[in-house]
Amino acid sequence: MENMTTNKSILSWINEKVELVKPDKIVWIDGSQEQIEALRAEACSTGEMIKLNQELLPDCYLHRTAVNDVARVEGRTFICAPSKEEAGPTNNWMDPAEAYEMLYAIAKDSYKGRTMYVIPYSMGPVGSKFSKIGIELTDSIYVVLNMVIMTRVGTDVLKALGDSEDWVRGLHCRCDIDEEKRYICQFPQDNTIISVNSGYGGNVLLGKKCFALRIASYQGKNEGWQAEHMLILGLQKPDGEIRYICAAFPSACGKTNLAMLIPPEGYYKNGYRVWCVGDDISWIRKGEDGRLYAINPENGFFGVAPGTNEKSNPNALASTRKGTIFTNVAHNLDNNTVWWEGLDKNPPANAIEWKGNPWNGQESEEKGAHPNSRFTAPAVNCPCISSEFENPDGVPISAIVFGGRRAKLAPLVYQSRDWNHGVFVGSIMASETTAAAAGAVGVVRRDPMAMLPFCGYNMADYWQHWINIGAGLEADKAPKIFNVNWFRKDDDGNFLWPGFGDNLRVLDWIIDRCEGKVDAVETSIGFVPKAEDINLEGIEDEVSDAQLKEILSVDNALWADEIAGIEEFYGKFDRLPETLKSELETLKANIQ
Ligand code: GTP
Ligand code: SPV
Ligand code: MN
Repeated sequence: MENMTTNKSILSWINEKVELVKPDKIVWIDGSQEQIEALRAEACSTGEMIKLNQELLPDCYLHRTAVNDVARVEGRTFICAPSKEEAGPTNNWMDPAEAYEMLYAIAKDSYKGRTMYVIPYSMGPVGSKFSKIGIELTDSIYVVLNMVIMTRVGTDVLKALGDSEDWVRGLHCRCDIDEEKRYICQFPQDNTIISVNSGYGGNVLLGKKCFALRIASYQGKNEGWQAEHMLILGLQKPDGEIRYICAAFPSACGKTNLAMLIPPEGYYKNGYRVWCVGDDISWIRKGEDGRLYAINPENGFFGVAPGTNEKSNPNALASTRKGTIFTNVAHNLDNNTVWWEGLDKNPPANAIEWKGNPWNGQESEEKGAHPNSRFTAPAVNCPCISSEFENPDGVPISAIVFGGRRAKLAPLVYQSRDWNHGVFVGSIMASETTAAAAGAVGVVRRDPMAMLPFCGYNMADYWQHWINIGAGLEADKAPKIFNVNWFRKDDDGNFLWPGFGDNLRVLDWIIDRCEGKVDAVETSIGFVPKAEDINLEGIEDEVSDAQLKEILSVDNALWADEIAGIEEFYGKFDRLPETLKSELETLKANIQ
């Protein structure tokens, strides 16, 4: 096949990799419909993908990954910076020369008998000043078809790049899907990613976590912008004006759900709407007016399937009704559609579960879908996609929200006193682990800014970068910073807050705070709503006044324990910013 570019840096890099992995042939992905159709057909002919009911789910496909390959593998993810210090205490580190040698030994000849697909893609609208270009080489059609949904792929991208050498190199090799030889390696100084022995999501769709967070966070530090694990939503108030909020929650902690929220009935009637700009990643930079602006660098949603239903997230569900790839969900053989836990109360009796075995959902104790099963859906499918989704200048940010899963401790919402206190609030985030990463589920761990698995350099320097960004903003233009917790539980383990659409009640308070329209109670940790300022109209039966007071309460004794955890975590960092040290001292003094 003919080369799609004359860019010398691209052609020589590809030649090098061809020598290494030895593909039978090379196919450039131009993003055309004909090519996509041909690849879908080929994947179906080999069993790599299953074509679903085209009347009910047009252009939708099902894919099952290997049973040992169903989530990101944080223990096998490395930041290959020149020194361990540059990767910092929260990242796995490997010396770049050693890493290349090891990875090349694994990748050697691994495309023999296979095709090399060359995917030129843009993170962000092609040509936007926010956007960055990457090339991913892969031997997986599943990866190609996912990248076509998740990013902007094709000839335009190469045209926009021209002869530039400023693009991110990504090599993916499926190899044998051997977990002992699985490595996801980022080389931030070389703009390079190498991923071997996986075929799953975040491990292999290299534009997503590997580039748009790990590599991009490092680029952002050097270039004065930020790459964050944040959704972006527009909250439209009855006056018709739309304010934008970025929110960082750890994996599987509610970003997709919040980004596509449908307001409770009373709010909806009054004209409240939520518009989705992005559900996972934000690239943020200062605009000419001195405010911070954000884009979503992605073009689709790689969303958690279980729990997605007509009630919890109708917009996400609608997004998956065409042109979607489902990964590791159950296959309903009666009508050739898909099913997952929490879709409805009627699991199929005649089905294949995510591992590929026959499954009777009416009788089986086993799950039909893996807890981290996902849909890859085009953003344009989303009924509430923002009109600003393609805006190359991004949207202006009014509020930044941090959050996680905390059964106790963190109140429903609180506001930081100022930017630096907000950075502190982000830095002390902790959350119970989920199925989005391999390993134990439900264990509380520190996950600063929801970036623990995604920061491409020393987390202490990343915090300093946050502080520097704030220092470059005029106080009245800086977004206000908040923390939320939808996951507080009572002593019997029941959620105290209904969550999902009702989270709008909290967003409404947040925007009112940004605009100085509502008072608050100052506590040891920041500003908490007065109970009467959280509107419970329509959910009085679900949330009693006493319950609301409980989830808004700040327990100084619990916070005293928390401080010990924060000190232990901070103790890992040699380069902890002075600002955060003094914020911690302030919190300690406030708690006493
Ligand atoms: P990643 O794609 O992994 O980054 O996840 P995410 O942050 O987008 O999480 P998502 O919105 O997919 O939510 C994951 C799970 O959290 C869902 O299956 C829901 O069950 C649950 N969830 C989301 N929002 C809420 C909420 O407001 N309350 C409760 N109790 N659960 C929620
Ligand atoms: C996450 O784990 O935060 C995800 C899914 O969004 S993955 O792309 O696999 O990282
Ligand atoms: Mn995510």
